[in-house]
Amino acid sequence: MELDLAIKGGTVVTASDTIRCDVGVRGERIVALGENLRAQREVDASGLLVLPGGIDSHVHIAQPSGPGVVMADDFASATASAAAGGNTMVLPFALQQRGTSLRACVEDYRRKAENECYVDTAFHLIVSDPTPEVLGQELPALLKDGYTSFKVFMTYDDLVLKDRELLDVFEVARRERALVMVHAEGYDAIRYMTERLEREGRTAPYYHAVSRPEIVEREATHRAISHAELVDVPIMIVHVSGREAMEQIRWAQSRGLKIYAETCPQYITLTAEDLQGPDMDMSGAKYVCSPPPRDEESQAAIWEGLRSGVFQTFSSDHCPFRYDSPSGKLHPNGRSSFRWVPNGIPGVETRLPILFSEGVSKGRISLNRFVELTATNHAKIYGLYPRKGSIGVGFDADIVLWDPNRREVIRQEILHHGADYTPWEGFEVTGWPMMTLLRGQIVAEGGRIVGAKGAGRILARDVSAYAAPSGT
Ligand code: DUC
Ligand code: ZN
Ligand code: ZN
Repeated sequence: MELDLAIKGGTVVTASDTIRCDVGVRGERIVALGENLRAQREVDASGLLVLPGGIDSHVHIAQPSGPGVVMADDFASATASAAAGGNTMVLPFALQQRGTSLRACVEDYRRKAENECYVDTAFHLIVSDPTPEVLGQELPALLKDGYTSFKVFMTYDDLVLKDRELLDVFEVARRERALVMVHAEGYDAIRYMTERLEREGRTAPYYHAVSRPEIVEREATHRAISHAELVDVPIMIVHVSGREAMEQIRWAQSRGLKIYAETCPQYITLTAEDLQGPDMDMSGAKYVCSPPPRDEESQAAIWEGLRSGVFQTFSSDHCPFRYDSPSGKLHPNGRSSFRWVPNGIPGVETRLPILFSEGVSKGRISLNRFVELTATNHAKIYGLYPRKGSIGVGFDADIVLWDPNRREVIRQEILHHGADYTPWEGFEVTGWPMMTLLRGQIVAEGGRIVGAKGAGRILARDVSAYAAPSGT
């Protein structure tokens, strides 16, 4: 059989197996796994792991984030950063702004992304205004067009849905087999805490973490689970930060409910203390994200969930703002209160090295679990499997060659994102992506982007088997 590319001498790792073999590619697909494969182009992978390209199913790119606030990445910089970090696919959000049509928002995002991406992309939707038109016509039509998942928020003035609205949205998701992602933090409790802290003059970025403690996340997680059970619809609780919310999820899972969960690098490596900065100053804004990072005990709890299977996906929640900019973390209003500091941190490029280093290199999770958490489950849950997410005959040749022994220090100057800082400055890792291939073509190598802008496609997704109701 004629091959266009053979990746030779590496160790292929999937969610289930670790095998010494070559990988043969013809066109854009993997067509052979075997010994002594020959091809026109051969890549030597000896000493390296051959992993499915990372899929980051939770990133924010060029998303409107409030008056005067601008996200630090466009689709070109975010996807270049993703590729350099060993990813071949990202799933950003198309945000519906209240009073606007969901379809118009999606078209707007597509225009921004078209011919700009270095890796493949597929959009989730964010539903902020579930009008009868949106629920009755727009959502079902968009789902048929391949936008098979959407996110809802239980907090934020511009995004929060009332309980009744959540239930109505869940019902549409159940009927249409969409997967709902839930941002579970309770609006009223956060408002109450924020106003109290502001009255007391506690307005530094650190108080962002105090204003939304774990109890707020636990309450909303439980409420989302209860509503999902009532409607009988599977949901994904995104960006889970610690034990309290995780125990609600574990409880639901143990009762047979289809409650899925995601966590992120910030919840295994950062703590609320990072928001204090050296002197309770504005530099703490670099770490402001929601839910906030907690403490070391919470990190231990998240590892417990990563090991035991409470979590199905590990995503970055890449949500980049520049620090030293009035349109970013140093927005003038942010000095008067943490409530105006843009929420989110960059992380699409550092997600895989952090989980590999802290998880695999330190012996907390297996290589196969790493692959499952960073690629395979993202593809399965979001309707991309068996096209994406593994290494096998028929899959897209989305591959990362990974050096498990390479030591690196994460520094802003080696990253490709549009932000002007990384929350992990100086963080040492063992394990690093050496080459990223998108559908058989090299897109990043040795920290350099060598792929073509626009080579990444915007994909429609299938309905996910994970979105099927349990029938109870
Ligand atoms: N939720 C996210 O998913 N990302 C950034 C901010 C937020 O609240
Ligand atoms: Zn969120
Ligand atoms: Zn997010």
